[in-house]
Amino acid sequence: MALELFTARVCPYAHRTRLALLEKGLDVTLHEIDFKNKSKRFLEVSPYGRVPALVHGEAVVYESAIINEYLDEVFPTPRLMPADPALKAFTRIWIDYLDHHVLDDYYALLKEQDAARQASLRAKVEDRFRFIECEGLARHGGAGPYWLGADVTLLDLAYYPFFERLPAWRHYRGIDVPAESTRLRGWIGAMAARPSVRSMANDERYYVANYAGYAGAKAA
Ligand SMILES: N[C@@H](CCC(=O)N[C@@H](CS)C(=O)NCC(=O)O)C(=O)O
Repeated sequence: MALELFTARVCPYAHRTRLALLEKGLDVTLHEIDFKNKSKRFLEVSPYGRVPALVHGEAVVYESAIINEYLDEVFPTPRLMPADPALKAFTRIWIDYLDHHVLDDYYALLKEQDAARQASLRAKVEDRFRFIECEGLARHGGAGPYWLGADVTLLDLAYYPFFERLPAWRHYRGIDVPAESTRLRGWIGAMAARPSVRSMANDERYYVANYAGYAGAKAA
């Protein structure tokens, strides 16, 4: 059965699913969505009008974390979700933490125009990075380099797209991963070196240009 993915190059959530497909070596037909001109078919497939959305035979799946779990169940090689129920819960908790806590502050920082509020949001996001380092990556990562040790999982794929975009935040808001968060820094490097990641990576200039609107700056 053929796979179709409604996607957008700029979207970190679609990026998660592209990475899962690449890690599994699956063929997929990509439909690049123009947010200003959404096709009728896209809106039928994606009731929220958002990417990513996946079509696989009769199955229509949306929401990146749910699509990635679907792909992992239907195409189990290589396994990207740990089999152990406690680690599975840990994986879901930390994806939920990113989606419902970290990203609110992360995007608020980029959108904020007031310098004092930027400074307080920058400190808040840096604290989130430290928390990810100490309570997340260090918990089950052992010798690493990934969240759950030697093998990449859905947790790594869920987080990485937001860290590939970090250079835009650095450019506009001067934020970085704290120097002492060595585990997080090492994880970014290990992810950036993976063939799946490299095959579709965008460079800093791309993100700086594409996030100019969020940052209230004029595109170069
Ligand atoms: N919770 C969703 C978020 C997806 C999302 O926000 N996608 C954005 C692009 S990054 C989108 O499609 N926006 C539609 C629009 O801007 O019209 C997921 O995990 O898939």
